[in-house]
Amino acid sequence: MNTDAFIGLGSNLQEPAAQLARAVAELAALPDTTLIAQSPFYASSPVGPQDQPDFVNGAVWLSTGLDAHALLDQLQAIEKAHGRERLRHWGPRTLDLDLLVFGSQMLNDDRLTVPHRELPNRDFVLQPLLDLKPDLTLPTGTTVNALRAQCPDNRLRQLHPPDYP
Ligand code: A4P
Ligand code: MG
Repeated sequence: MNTDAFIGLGSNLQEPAAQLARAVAELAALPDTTLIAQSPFYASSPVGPQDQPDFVNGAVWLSTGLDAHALLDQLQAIEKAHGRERLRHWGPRTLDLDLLVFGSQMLNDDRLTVPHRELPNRDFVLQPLLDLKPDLTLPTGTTVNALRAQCPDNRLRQLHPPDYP
């Protein structure tokens, strides 16, 4: 049985929008997985250390036969292929792929917290989720729309081609 999975994408190094565009194609090609939709990309001010470039963020909606941990393995393999180095918590990165929502599952173990723990605090994640599915509701019953209305402002600016391929 397939599960609707929502993945957040972020990058602030080495042509961030191109990193995201490539990652979307790689996510669409995952085994047993279909790309349902991709959000617009947004530029956003960094959350965390301020001595780093602005981010580009977006999200995709997948339908997948993988379980959550197998999907995380795939996300981490894609991050690695993009030269991701884990240097500093919330620091600069070529590609960050976060599992935001996985069907109606609530997970909390040493590898995965789903829905993603920072979801309520990040407009650069909530807005792309709303673009993908305006009525998206978390397993807790909270709507993404309600979270977006009360979340801190990170100066989101929607990008348009030719800002990205
Ligand atoms: N992990 C647990 N739950 C999840 C999940 N739902 N999805 C674990 C993905 N991974 C999850 O992640 C550390 C560990 O989290 C993984 O090994 C996985 O098992 P990481 O990406 O290696 O480490 P990190 O960057 O130190 O921490 P974290 O918490 O993942 O950072 P975030 O939350 O991804 O934040 N500002 C803007 N404007 N835009 C951004 O995209 N991103 C960050 C990074 C900071 N500031 C930003 C942005
Ligand atoms: Mg991450």
